[in-house]
Order: sequence, then structure tokens, then C-alpha cells
Amino acid sequence: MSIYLGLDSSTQSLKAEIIDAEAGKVICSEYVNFGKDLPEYNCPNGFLENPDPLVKHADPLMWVAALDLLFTRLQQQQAPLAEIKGISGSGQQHGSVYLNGDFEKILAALSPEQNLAEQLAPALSRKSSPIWMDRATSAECAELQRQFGHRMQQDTGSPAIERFTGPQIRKFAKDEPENYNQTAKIHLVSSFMASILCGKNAPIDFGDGAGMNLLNLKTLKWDQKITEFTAPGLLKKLPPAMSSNSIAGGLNSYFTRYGFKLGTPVAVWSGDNPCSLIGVGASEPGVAVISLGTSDTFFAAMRSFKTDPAGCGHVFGNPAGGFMSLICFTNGSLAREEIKEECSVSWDGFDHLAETAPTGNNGNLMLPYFTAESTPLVLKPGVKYHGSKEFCSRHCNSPAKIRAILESQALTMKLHSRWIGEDFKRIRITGGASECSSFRQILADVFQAEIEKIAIPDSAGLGAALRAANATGRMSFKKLYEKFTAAPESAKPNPDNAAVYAAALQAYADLETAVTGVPVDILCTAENLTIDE
Ligand code: XUL
Repeated sequence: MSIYLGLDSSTQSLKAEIIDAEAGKVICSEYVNFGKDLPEYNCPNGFLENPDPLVKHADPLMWVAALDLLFTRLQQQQAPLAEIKGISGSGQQHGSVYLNGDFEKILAALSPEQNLAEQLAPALSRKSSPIWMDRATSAECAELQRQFGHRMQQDTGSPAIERFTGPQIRKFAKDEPENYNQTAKIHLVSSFMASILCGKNAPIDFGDGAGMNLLNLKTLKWDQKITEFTAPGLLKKLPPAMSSNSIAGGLNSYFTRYGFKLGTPVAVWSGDNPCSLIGVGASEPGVAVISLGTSDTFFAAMRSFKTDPAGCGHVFGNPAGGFMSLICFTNGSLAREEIKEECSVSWDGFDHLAETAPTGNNGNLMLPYFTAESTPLVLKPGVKYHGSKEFCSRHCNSPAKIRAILESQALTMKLHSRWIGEDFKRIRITGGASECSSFRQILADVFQAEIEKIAIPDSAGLGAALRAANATGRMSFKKLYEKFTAAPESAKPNPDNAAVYAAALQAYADLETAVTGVPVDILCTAENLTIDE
């Protein structure tokens, strides 16, 4: 049997997908929810409370504890762990973990008598990890932009971005120089988790590494000048950057306690978006992907390297080779959840009520910045209602509010993905909210494209398992896609709705410009934008 394990260390949970690659089946799934299952780490939504809304850190030991709990659960459900031929994983992007010189020694001597979190605690040179939702690095971004100007975007694929790892490292080195000096290695969430599995420092892959403002995408090496300027001695603290199909090592003996085979090959991990590109079978250009997770992301394999003139979109490595575009909207599912709570409905009720409001929602729109937003950059959160008097006073009915959040989220995706320069006729949709049929139809009508829903909703975890089969079992992605990524359901665009949404797109763009003060095609980074409620 050809059994592979994909792990998905995301913002709010750690999931496992075990696949039989020849049979084209997921044979076992399991997950640990950080808020519910590990409340002692005080991260109900995946991050620690902080009085500053721009600061979003998590406890890295929580991710480690989740690994023990997940494997215990897999063992309890008698998952065939001994038969696994290869492992890989997916990590929430940009988050960083800071380790001292003892990290590798501790990993090499892990005792099965004690849990991972206890044993790894002394290896941390920084107790918390900034994650992708953190926006506290405007000053560092401005410094990096002043120093490198347009070259930053041309060479790393993005201008200096608040949540990206380089600006985060620079801030740490400035604010806590002693702890920075105690840091021997800096890992991404993906390479940190891979390191634990294989008992030594694991490489960072080009997919996730491109989200750091440190990797030169022309040479596929850490950019010497940028790393030097970002923080003293940084180059030595970074693991090597490698292609996504490299092998990081063999499984550490600690994990035999769960029934895994010693030395099971571990392929390098990647970021959740690059893994999802694989998990939905879209690593060839021509098909775009919308992933509706904690954040909403829009991405596609690129025909050639190209950057976003507005500075909001990014270029990451495509795990199958070449590059992928990515645009991230921070206010994804947390914003939908706010509206659902406000309307006191279930998710089914939410979906049904959205359908009862008219296409175009009578012109009612909202800028859904419940929390700081990355596209466009909005550092001071605030939700802006636009449309009828009743809607703006928020005394409107639930269907109008629900339709407004969904249409607005679809419109901002359409607006900010234009720089990719492709009129996608097929878009694959994944993530929790892909279950919402009214949202799928809105997306189909806004993009005038067929929206295909794939059978397995955890595309990042599935993508990690497919990557494991590709890297450790030499199975081609083409063959794996045939077996795993068919789209059983699709929403077809209604051409009669095209004009309504073309007008809504213009109205949304005008509203965004009026409120942020920045024309949508103008560089939107490192600007402190204020939204009045
Ligand atoms: C992408 C981004 C998020 C995270 C968390 O740039 O910040 O999508 O990867 O999912």
C-alpha cells in the first residue's frame, strides 16, 4: 500500500490527512483545535490576547503540544501509522519561531517518557511567535523600503510587508537584542514542525520562504544584502532554502511511541497556500484558487514572474516548480463569523438568508475591516457600511447584512486580483466557507467563472499528503490529481448578473478609495490608513 501523511498546522488547528495514494482515497483524518483542546495555552482563536490590536502572537509550544495530541488521537483510532511511507506538512505562512543553540541537542535526545512541549520549552529564545495576523512592523517595513526601494519587490516578490518574517525579525532584533543574540535558528512554522519530526533543523522551501522578504526569487538563495540589513548575523540563523520536493530527513525515534516507523522519510514542509495549490490540483497555470479559511486567499500558478503594481499581491514559490501569485484578505472567516453572530443564525441559516436578498443587494456594501486588513493595508480596523440609510444605520434585516459581507468579500477579491492579468474561467474553491452555496454562486457571478468545489475541504492537509507522495514516493502530481482532485460540484456563472456586478465592482472600488484615501491601483503598503466607523 502507498500510504502517506499530510499535516496541516494552521492558525486555529492541527489536522492530519492520511491517504492511500494508489487507491486515491483519504483513509483517515483527525484534528486538534487549539482553542478547544488546548485551552491552557490561552489562544482561543489561535493567538494570544494582546492590548495592542496590531500584535498577534501565538505560543509555539501549543503547536508542539498539538502534535502529541494529534498522534495520540490517530493511534486511538488505529490509523495505520506503521505503514506510512512518507510525511510532509503545511504551515500557516510567515509566522516565526526563535530557537537557541540547544534546539538540535534537545531534538536529538528527545525522551519518549516526557511530552514534546516540556522538552522543547528550554530551546526557545523567544517565548512567543508572531503570526501572519501581526501588523506591528510598519516602522521596520518603512526602513526596509527606504533602504531597498523597488528592488525589494522585484527580487523577493513583495514590497516589505508587515506580517512577513523579515520585518518581524528586524523588530525582534531591535526590541530584544539580547534574546536575538541568544537565537541560533529562526524557523517558519512549517520548517519548525518539520524539524521536530526529523530531529534536526529542517530546510525552508521556496513556497513558504518567499513569504519572508528575504529570499531572492531570481537566485532562489537568501538575499545577502537584505538579510544583512534586516538583522545582524541573520544569514547564519536561517535554515537553508530548498525546493519543495527535498527530503528534510527521517522520522525521529521519539515518534515510534505512536507506532510510526523509525526513519520514515519527511519531505520539507511548505506554507498553507502553496500546499493548497497542490491540494486542489491547480499547480499548472490557467485555473485560479479561492481558499476560504481564517484568511481568504486568491492564488494561481503563474505563467511567468510578475509583481503587483499596487504592492498588495505577492509572488511565492509553486511547490510543483515556478511561481504562484497570492493575495491575502485577513478579514475572511472571522468577519463572516461576526456577521453570523450579529444575525444570530446557524451557518445553514446564514447560507439560506444570503439567497433571499437580491443580486447586487440593492447597492448595499460594506468594507469588512473587523480586524486590521492586509489587502488593502488598513492598520486601524473599522467596518464601513455603504448604501441605504437603513443599511448604514445597521437597522437593516439579516439577509441584507449577510449578502453585503459575501458580495463585498467577492468584490474585493475580484478587484485586487486584476494585476495577475488573467481572465480566469475556472476557479477552484476550498476551505470551510466553500460549503456555503450562496457564496459559491456570488463568486461565480462576480468573476463570471465556473466555481468548482473539490471533494476534500482540507486542501492544505491533502496538498501536504500529495507532496509527501510526490517527494518521497516519486508519484507524479498529474497522476495524484487524477486520483484526488476531481471537482464533483460546480456553480456556473449567470451572464444576466454580469452587469450588476460590474457596477458593484466600480462602486466598491470607489468606496475603498474614498475611505482609505488610496486609489486602488496605487502602492498600498506602509501607509497608515484610518477607517472611521
Ligand atoms: C498568506 C497569509 C495567510 C496565512 C494563513 O500570505 O498570510 O493566508 O498563510 O493562512
